[in-house]
Amino acid sequence: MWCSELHVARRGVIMALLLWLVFIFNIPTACCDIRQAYMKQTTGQECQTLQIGESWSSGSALECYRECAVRFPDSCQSIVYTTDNQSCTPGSAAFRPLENVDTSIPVTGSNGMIFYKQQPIPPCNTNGSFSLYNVCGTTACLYLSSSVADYHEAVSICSGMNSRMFFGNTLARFSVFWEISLKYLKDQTWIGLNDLDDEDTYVWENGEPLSDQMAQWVFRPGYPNDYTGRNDEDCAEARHRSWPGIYGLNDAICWYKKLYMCEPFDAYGAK
Ligand SMILES: [Ca+2]
Ligand SMILES: [Ca+2]
Repeated sequence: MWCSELHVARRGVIMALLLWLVFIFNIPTACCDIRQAYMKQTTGQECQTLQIGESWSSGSALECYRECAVRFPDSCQSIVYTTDNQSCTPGSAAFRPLENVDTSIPVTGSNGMIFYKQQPIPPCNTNGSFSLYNVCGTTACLYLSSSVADYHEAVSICSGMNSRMFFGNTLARFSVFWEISLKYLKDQTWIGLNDLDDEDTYVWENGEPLSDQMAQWVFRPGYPNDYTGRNDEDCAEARHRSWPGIYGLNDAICWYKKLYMCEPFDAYGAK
């Protein structure tokens, strides 16, 4: 009996202590929106987004995000919140600022804050040749080549590793390609994009056509240019060594040898 009473008393003291801690330190309880934990705050210098709907006014960034999730349950992947005028703008998956994308927000240098969601992390066997790379909340499982290959060889080498040449069919994925190839490969790098089947009709390595809008965003202005005039520049590359500091893809002759990146088939689902 005595033991049991002591036990109850102890439990009471512990409960009181916990309540006091919650009160003193304002420790968040189970009430709070768990999704808040997945939002990462940064600036337009670091990450940007595309506006997916009209802006509205919100009292706080959290309120802004909650409203965004209600209005755009599937497509709200980020918000841009400006404290000065409490303006809240719903956004797409975030990406590293890309020079040709002049409609992205927040504008670099503005005081708007971007909060973005971490996108699902793909399966990745990091014991072998692949590693995970994250750019503005988009994570890719990648093998970065250490030697050069022509476009067809690169496709075949990736395929032999149960993977596919990395392709950048969304701004978030393209910014992963640009950032990672620039930072780690620092040289000419193939991306999984070509017009081998039909001149001037570019398709990503998964068979998805390159939209006119994406073409403007990913190619260097004035490209593809078929420089040789023989319709034999059919494979897209980043020219980090030959065009230092210049943004955008070039169309190149496919049998030239360049670096490349592979992504496991299962990392991008069945698409
Ligand atoms: Ca071509
Ligand atoms: Ca070219």
